[in-house]
Amino acid sequence: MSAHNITNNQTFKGVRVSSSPKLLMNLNLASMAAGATPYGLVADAAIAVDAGKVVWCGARDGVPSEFDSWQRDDLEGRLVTPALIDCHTHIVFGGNRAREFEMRLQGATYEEVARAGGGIVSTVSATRGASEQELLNAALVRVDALLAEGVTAIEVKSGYGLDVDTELAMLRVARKIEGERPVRVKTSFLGAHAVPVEYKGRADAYIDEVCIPALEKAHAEGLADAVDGFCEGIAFMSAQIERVFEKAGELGLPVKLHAEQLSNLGGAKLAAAHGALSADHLEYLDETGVKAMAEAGTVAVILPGAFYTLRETQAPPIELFRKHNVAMAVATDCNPGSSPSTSLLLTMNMACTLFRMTPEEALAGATRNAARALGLSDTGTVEAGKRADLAVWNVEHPAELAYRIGFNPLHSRMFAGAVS
Ligand code: DI6
Ligand code: FE
Repeated sequence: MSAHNITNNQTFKGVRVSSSPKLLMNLNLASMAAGATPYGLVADAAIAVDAGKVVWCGARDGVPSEFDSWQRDDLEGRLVTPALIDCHTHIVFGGNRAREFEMRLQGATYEEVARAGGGIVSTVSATRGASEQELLNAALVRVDALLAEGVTAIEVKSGYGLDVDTELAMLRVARKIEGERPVRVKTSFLGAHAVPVEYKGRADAYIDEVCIPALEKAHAEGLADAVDGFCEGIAFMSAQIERVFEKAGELGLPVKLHAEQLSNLGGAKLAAAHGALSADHLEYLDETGVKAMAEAGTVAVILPGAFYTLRETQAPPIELFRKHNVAMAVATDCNPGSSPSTSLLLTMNMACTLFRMTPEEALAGATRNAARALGLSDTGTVEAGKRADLAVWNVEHPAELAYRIGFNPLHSRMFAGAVS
């Protein structure tokens, strides 16, 4: 019997399907539990799943007798890992930037692209001009690509509306994804992503008149799980980000930050001072910033897709993150400009090849540490008490997941105990 026969036990699109306890057998487990290295590997393991959760896992010969009567599913020797988590995406947006890609390849500068109507501004107009249904339909195509690789949770940012109504619309669309697909969505309000043309040269006024009012509204409507910003010369300075973070603090929302992507403005340090869940990109981060993150327990989200697309040459300080025990996550940064990627597996490969992360760090980065970057404590590892968010792979060893290029060995995906 294959894993596909496991009975659903979730509410999805309003349909409640009864739960029945299951014992998954004949599998190799990479639990990715903290401290259990390498990979938390258990050969010939079993996993007991009930009511959407893992209730027991370990070596097959240690299965407690209380599970003797449970239905068994034979996974035919496949590898089971925690399902993947993409903890940094801008997956809701209008249009695309393929034309800009062509122009850049023909030698056009960023400025020329912008003058020709390209760049982030073009995504803002396309997003403002799209209906919520259009935004949702376009996002779902990209979401499906992630789910096909065993993803069960994604973070989705606003930040291509840059006016109150469209920022809220983006977050509403992000929320709707959960009703359309078996996936968990965590939203981040990213009003401080760029200065829109109508506020050119008036970034402070934009923060006061648009960003903060939009954040208050998004919070009042329950649309924001966290608050993000882009701290960079071409976006917002740290004093401006700080005002947004102070508002987040007043509203009781956790923060995260795009920091040190193109230069070092002390963004990660600022984020750490606000107890940020994560600081993301970090190519230009120095050791002081790494230490600040370590003290605050802020996760470093590594985004190799943007590094690759922008042909960046400065790698993030991986060795310093190791030295100071900063947890590293890995994410697609799916966005139409700097990382038009919907493959978390390819991202894991890039993290290894471009940044010399180990395949184990890459997998931890797309599971356990990605969960932490989203403030999710009930997923990201395979352990008793955690949600049964699992990925079943046609591979023998977990290093294969980051090793291959453009190959998807997913056999099946379990979302809160339901195969989908
Ligand atoms: N950093 C990035 O690389 C993207 N946003 C950000 O904060 C770029 C977004 C875009 O070009 O559309
Ligand atoms: Fe980003």
